[in-house]
Amino acid sequence: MPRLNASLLANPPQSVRVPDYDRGAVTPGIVHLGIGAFHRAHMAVYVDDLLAQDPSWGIVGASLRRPDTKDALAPQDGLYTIAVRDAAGTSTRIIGSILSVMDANTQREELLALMASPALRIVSLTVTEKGYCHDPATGELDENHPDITYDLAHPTEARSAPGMLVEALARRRAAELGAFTVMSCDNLPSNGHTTSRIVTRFAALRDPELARWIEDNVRFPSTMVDRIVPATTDADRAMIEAATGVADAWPIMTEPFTQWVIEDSFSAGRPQFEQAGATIAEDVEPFERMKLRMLNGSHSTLAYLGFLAGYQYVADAVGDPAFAALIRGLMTEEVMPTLHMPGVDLGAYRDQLLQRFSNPALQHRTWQIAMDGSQKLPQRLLGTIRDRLAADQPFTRLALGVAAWMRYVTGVDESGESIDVRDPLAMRMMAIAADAGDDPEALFDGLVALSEVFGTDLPDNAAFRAAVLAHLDSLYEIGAAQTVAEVVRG
Ligand code: CS2
Repeated sequence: MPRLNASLLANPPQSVRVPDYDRGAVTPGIVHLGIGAFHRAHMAVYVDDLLAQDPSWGIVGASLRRPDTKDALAPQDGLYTIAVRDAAGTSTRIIGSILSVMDANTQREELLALMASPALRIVSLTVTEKGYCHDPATGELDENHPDITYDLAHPTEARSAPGMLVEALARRRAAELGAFTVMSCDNLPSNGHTTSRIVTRFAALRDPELARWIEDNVRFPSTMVDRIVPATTDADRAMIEAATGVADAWPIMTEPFTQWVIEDSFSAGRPQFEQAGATIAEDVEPFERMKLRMLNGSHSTLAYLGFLAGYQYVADAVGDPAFAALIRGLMTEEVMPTLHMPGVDLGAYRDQLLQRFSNPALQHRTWQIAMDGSQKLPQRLLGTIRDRLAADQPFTRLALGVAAWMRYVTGVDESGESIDVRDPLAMRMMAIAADAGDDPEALFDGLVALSEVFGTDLPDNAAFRAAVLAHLDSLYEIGAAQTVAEVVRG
């Protein structure tokens, strides 16, 4: 079986769509930090659609943690296949917009030099919530984060995203090159402002003059990004090989739906993203809030409850009528009233989400979505709960999502088997759970005291406590499936 690479594009397999531009003419204009599956199914596809028009926006990807993407894509000249899947079938396409991938750990200097070169105009990021080294509850830089203290002590060897951005910007300032745009494509609230605050604070700790230069010169557009991208499995690799006749070490599986809303605020120009289907908007925050609360809030709730109830995939969980009713009720009764979206049909948006979640071809694991909950809960569930509390309105389904997270992070499932909890706070949370034993109230008290998740207001809120604790008791007594059934019965 031939391996995917540039020479294959001259004679591509019949069934696959290939780049419609001369890859040899493409030059890098974008560095993308955090070159995971999401970026490769999302921004890299929009850019691929635009390179025929303007080949100066090629992407160089970088991994900050692991070299596995580079290892997979380097022998393929950066090429990879995306497979768009739903009940109707699969369509495949080879994406060429990623020119190469760097491993930041071993190629730090090369990467910083590229970021500080004249042709480079955008640095985009999908480093996940925890990659911002911030306090998720406040959105401020966590100045005690080990990567941040390291990067402040060794600025030219930065390993965190904020540290690398600031070092590259410092070099551009010194070389009088002008700034690049910093574009977060992560699921954070006000991701542009949050990134700007974190980067500027980090710079101020290095050099107040540099921080001022960044404030004056660097644009941080907010974006709302959306496409469901499950982790690739070996079965997916085999499926791609069978479908295309070409071996791809890391193809990407995704759904037909894709959405990108971008604030038009760039330091040094941008590709015509709108011509590839993106929406350019003046105010992106309402879209972000809608997506984080409706899609991601539902996703996390489904992930914790679904995992506990024994559902491996999101589609299986929403295939259970009680779970589907819970999520529909959560969106309709508890999330939608907190959103103000003139001109957007929220009911239609909700119905489309339920349909996307039930895509039988996607195999999106509840365990995958359950990861990093301590970083996700604030913007997915807790902000909505705060709005409901302020309006004196009920939030029982949202509270069930929080209770399910608390039950999940104990690291032990309903049959006593251990759960592989992946979270930056996993050790602390499991210690809290061990101290609590099988006392739900002690578990609640221990977890709610994590101020980076719950802030300083929710721990003292009696209504929050009562709502979450009632569900947590129920999860221990009758389990997730029964609890969902009871909540849905009302
Ligand atoms: C998911 C998201 O893993 C998760 O936490 O909720 O990755 C989700 O699939 C995307 O945000 C969809 O755009």
